[in-house]
Amino acid sequence: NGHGSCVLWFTGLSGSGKSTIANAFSSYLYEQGISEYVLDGDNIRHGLNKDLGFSDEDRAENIRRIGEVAKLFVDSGTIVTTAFISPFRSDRNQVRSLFDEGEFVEIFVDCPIDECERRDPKHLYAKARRGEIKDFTGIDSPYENPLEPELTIQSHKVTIEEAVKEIADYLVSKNMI
Ligand code: GGZ
Repeated sequence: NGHGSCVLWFTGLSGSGKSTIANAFSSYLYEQGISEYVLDGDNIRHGLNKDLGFSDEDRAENIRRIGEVAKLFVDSGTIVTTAFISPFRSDRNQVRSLFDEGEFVEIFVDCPIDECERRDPKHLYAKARRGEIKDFTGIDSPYENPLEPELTIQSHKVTIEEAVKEIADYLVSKNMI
């Protein structure tokens, strides 16, 4: 199957829908016979990066390593999707700089924090509000919105299917798939 390789770098708050959309899009690629892989907390923070926590420094190192791993996947001809908060602009831009033009596709999963907090599937916002988790993104740790993302998905306004189609249309327009 002739297709390009790139990283689809999802960024957004906890509970914004990054993982859900990343996994849905990766399934879509798989069904097309396209070589794909998802990097997320389950396979990275529990393994390669299990020595890292949520200080600014540890988040920076988390993102740096994920960027390097993503690059290996892109070198191998895969479309890799990553689903990490990646709250700092400088860390995301550092990762961007590892890639050739067009290979790094930043996808801002834009969801108001009120909505993320209302969903709170793992009750982490509630814990952060009670002070049981410190340095929680959006509560007492910053999230820096992307200034020029390739795509913005307003996850509280579109269905998962619509989000998948938006990303597919973008990659088709770039002759990536
Ligand atoms: C933010 C935290 C924290 C703190 C644990 N702040 O909703 P989740 O559970 O499944 O996703 C969150 C995940 C964030 O890890 P990342 O590797 O994506 O973060 S970063 O890119 O900033 O390095 C959340 C859980 O880990 N979690 N503590 N303090 N999210």
